[in-house]
Amino acid sequence: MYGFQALIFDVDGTLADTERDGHRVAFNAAFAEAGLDWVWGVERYGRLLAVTGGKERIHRFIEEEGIVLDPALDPDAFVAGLHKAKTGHYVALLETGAIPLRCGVARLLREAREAGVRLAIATTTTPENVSALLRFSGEPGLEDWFEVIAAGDVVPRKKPAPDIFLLALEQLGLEAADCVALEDSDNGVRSALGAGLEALVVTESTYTRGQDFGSAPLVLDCLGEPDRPARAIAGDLGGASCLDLAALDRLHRSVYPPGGNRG
Ligand code: XBP
Ligand code: MG
Repeated sequence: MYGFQALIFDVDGTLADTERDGHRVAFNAAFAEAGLDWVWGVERYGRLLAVTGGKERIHRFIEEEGIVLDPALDPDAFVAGLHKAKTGHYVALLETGAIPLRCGVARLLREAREAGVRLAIATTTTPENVSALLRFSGEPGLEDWFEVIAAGDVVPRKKPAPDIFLLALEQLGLEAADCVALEDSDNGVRSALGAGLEALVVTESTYTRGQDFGSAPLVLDCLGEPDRPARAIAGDLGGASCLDLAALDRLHRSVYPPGGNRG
């Protein structure tokens, strides 16, 4: 019925706006717990987000600040320990229901599930974070709706490299042209496009508003709800008030015209 068979979702910023009030807060809690006086403010964290992956982000901060660690410590093990504590704080925060799914996400996922469209995730974040976000989303059984969850350190290179989207495609057993990807960041867009996922929707999030999303054919402020219309920043929704499967199908057909070469 639709020109695509699966939707591949990014997590942070796409399913939920997790960075400022979720990950950032959890990093700071882990630093304080370890007796460090490191505090990542809202703006500083925004700059650090150029580095994908929490461990990589801590390493970058240490480098930028010229912090000299105790020579008796193995820097990778030290950062891994801090990051493990951060994951604990982040999951505990999600358990309180502090970070809801973004507007329109549950609606679109429900529609896809009912229509038999397959669901997958391709994210940089730690698998435990994905699981907790989905479990405490308020949508019972949501985690099980996703056939593929490609997350974290399972690939050699994080976004903007295409590796995690390529892994999701491999696990789905589909070609890029059979899928639509949903992202929120410039790094995520580069990763998806690098994997050949040209039918791509961007929903800008707190830290990604105004970024350069390259050739992404549709950029929205959110997925929207019937009573809370989505606003198109690039491309158009063809008169629809929110992004549903019909709108995704129009987008997909505009990228891969039926009968055309699907790359
Ligand atoms: C966004 C990220 C993640 C999170 C933190 O990933 O870069 O690293 O900021 O997660 P995406 P971890 O948008 O691909 O979901 O601390 O678990 O790495
Ligand atoms: Mg993201």
